[in-house]
Amino acid sequence: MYPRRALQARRPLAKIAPLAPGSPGRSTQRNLGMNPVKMYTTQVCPYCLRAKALLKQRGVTEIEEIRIDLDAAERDRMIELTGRRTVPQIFIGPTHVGGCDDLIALDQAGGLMPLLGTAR
Ligand SMILES: N[C@@H](CCC(=O)N[C@@H](CS)C(=O)NCC(=O)O)C(=O)O
Repeated sequence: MYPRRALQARRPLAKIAPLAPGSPGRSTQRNLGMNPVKMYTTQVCPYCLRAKALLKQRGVTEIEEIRIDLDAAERDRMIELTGRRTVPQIFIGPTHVGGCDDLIALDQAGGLMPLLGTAR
């Protein structure tokens, strides 16, 4: 049985819109020509899984993952860099995108592929 607070905190995750066939996110190349993606995560983290699934769907095959549950110093570094305490925290190149919700919003606004660097 979940505590009431845990149930209230739950909300449905946004659906990921499919890309049109032939669009850059369908590329099978290994992050070729893309900005590097770095993600602060923990082992148990549905939002991290969702973010990884979206990035994968957009053609990202390599993510530098930093497990803050395994490294307290990296957790401190994440908070220092982002001002946030939740995971995931996602960086594309030098840009801090934010969490999973921010990534989905960026994608829906058409900003993810240009930031990844495949929509030139
Ligand atoms: N809105 C955030 C939610 C992230 C979130 O709640 N992550 C959980 C793990 S799945 C977390 O970091 N919980 C620890 C806390 O809230 O301090 C996002 O989309 O990334």
